Amino acid sequence: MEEYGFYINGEWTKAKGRTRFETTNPATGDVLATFPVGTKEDVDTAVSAAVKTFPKWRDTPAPKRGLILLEAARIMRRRKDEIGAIVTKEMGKVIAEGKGDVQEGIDFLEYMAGEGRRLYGETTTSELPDRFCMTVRQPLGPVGLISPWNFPVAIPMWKSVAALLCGCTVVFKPASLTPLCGAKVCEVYEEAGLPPGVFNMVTGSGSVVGDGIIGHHGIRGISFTGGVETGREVYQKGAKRLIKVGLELGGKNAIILMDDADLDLAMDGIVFGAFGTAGQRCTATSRLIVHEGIYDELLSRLVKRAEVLKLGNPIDPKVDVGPVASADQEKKILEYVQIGKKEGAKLLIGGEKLKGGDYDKGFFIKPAIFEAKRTHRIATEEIFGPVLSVLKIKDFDEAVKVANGVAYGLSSSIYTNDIRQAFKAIQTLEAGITYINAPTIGAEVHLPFGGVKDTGFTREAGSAAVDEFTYEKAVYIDYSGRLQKAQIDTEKLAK
Ligand code: UN1
Repeated sequence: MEEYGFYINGEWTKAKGRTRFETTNPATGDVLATFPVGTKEDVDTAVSAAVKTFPKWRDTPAPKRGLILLEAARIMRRRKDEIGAIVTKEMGKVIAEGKGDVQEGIDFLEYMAGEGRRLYGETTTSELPDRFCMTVRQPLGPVGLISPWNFPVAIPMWKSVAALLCGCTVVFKPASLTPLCGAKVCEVYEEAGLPPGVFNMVTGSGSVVGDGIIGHHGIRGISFTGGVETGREVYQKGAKRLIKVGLELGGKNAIILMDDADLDLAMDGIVFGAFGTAGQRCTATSRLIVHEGIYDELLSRLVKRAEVLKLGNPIDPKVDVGPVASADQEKKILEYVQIGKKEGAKLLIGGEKLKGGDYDKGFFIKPAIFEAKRTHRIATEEIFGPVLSVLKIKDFDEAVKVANGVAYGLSSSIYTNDIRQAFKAIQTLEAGITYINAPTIGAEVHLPFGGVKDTGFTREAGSAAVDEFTYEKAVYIDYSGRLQKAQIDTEKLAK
């Protein structure tokens, strides 16, 4: 079993004298590696490295930064199967999704590499003669990236690839459930030739390492993905320092299923959206809003589909649903199942911990389907597990009302063959993402990703990723050879 250190200034530090924590496989309980618990001093060392290398990285031509990212894409592609298997072993998603997690990193590397030859500003007119006006993109400076465990390669890549291309240096804290995936990201960047100090990783707790990064005077921006309560704290702490904070928080995403929809198509989408990644995506489908005309048929077909889902070790390609990521996750999800029952929601299938044989080694929960009411906690709060609440509605307007009736607004979906309803849904659903005839998961990297309401306001990925890590500088070039006064000379000229 390997003992990792921190990755600071291009080196794996020994982290001597630090307590260590284990990262384990949620399907088997096997220990995969150990990592040091970072202290305030470790954060200081990492931030100092990022601060020191910042001017040099900022001044490296952006296309050249892009080329390093392109090289990283090539390396990740070469290591896709290996790193994909690590995602599966460390986080528990099925192997096809483990590889997909890495692919999302590759996609974004390739997409952003080209941005090195764009990073567009604007040119515009001046109110004064012989004066040229434009904007240029400047990197924020050293930034802190705090990422979750559910996409342990893809999300660190969304954040870091954009930050690096823009010319920011990075201090990265991976989730404590998935530091090994974080270490693989460091290895890829190192092999790609990223100069020492440009990308640094410190492992440890949110309260020491995470807060240490946010509070450090050398850090000029934060990008955080995680739960809404932690997100609020991150925002407040960043606000105190007046730094830019990017937030991707929870979701309570709904599929609306209208009575004219293609039910076979919808069935595949619902099962994938709700139970793919064992429901542990911010974008997971956790509510299904169904037209009364097809409600009974839908429910009986859906339960049959859930019944045959194969749970087991996610490294086996025949397995449909892996374990949930940790004992804490398991506890929280099982508690929500109890809450649902107590509230009077009707549990149609699943919701129990699987026991016996290999199941005893991991955190396996049988996918659950509830018939719920829109006010139930299971139908309004983020569970982050394989629990689907089904809600009955009478018409399209009610469906949208129910869909919008939660605090979150990340992803949304409608299955319908009525073009009018599809466009009305795009117009009225309060969410950063709307799918038509597809489930709530499966965003592509060249489109903006993010939400509204309690989900936060940041847009990651897509061309919007540049906004997160740069500020615009306005530039005025006066070639008149005399002092010209904006707002004052123009008045004279107007006469
Ligand atoms: C997340 O769950 O935090 O759209 C990210 C999707 C993935 C990304 C999800 N591409 O489901």
